[in-house]
Amino acid sequence: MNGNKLAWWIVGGAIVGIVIIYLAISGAIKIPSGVRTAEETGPLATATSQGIVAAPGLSPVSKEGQVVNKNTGAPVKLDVTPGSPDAPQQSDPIALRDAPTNSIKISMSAEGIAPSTFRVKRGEVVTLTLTATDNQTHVFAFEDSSLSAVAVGLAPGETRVTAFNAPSARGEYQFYCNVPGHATRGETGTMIVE
Ligand SMILES: [Cu+2]
Repeated sequence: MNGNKLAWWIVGGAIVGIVIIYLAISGAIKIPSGVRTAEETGPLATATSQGIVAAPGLSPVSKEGQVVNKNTGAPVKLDVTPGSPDAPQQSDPIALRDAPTNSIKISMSAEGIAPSTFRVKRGEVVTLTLTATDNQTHVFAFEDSSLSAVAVGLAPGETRVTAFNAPSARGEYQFYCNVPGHATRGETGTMIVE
């Protein structure tokens, strides 16, 4: 009898396990993915940003907080190929809660880029914290070739930081997601340099 009971417990346990796995796969049970949404991180309001920033992997900012430099100490260049030696380096992936407090926090998803507009001052150090808030890959980039080096690729759910000096000329600089099809569905925005 005891052996029979044990067998029933094993069979019953296996059935419960299978049902839980099925529900998880079918989406009936939500397993937290670690992706933090814009709602959880507070309002993504229009903001300006300036100052010394620290995030692992990020190009260093000069002591005075005025210039984004290479590790050698020379200023980065913004009209070069992203990822090339003179380009500003994006940070390693970080937790959104570790984002520099003075950074502009931007969410990228199939819904668009939010905020889609932000303002900066001419020449100031601009720090962007970019998060892919859905389960897709996104690539933040500017249209203007004078900012071609500022590009950040994000795996699903990932947050990375980039810093660069704003252009010295007033104007509107369009940015977009460089993944094919993403800009046409609305992943675009404007940086206003005042
Ligand atoms: Cu995208």
